[in-house]
Amino acid sequence: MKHLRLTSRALLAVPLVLVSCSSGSTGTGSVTTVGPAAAQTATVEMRNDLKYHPSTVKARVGKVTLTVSNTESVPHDLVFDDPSLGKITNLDGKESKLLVVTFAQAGTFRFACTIHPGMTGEVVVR
Ligand SMILES: [Cu+2]
Repeated sequence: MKHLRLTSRALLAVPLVLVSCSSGSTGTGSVTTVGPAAAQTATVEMRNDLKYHPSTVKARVGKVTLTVSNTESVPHDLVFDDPSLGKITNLDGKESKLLVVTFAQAGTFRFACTIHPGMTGEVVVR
């Protein structure tokens, strides 16, 4: 019996190691726009964990209407690194705004919240 107990303890330790190895990512996942290239849509939520959900939007060259929705209470904004792509200034809790962005070429276009350092996201255009 003693031997069996030791064995089951050793097996329980394995999943704990796997969990700690997979917790390095800071992103919150990705979504792919829907609709024709000239009228793509996607939704990005802002939450009190100071992250965009999802943090990556996958799009095609064309026009994307982003619904930016602050679903909780902490105010946020969304500003593209490239100012020509646009921004949404102070968005209070429970508010949503539309941001229409034209992506003329493929690339990775980063955006960030100017209120919360480290709150970042990106639109990956292919
Ligand atoms: Cu923020």
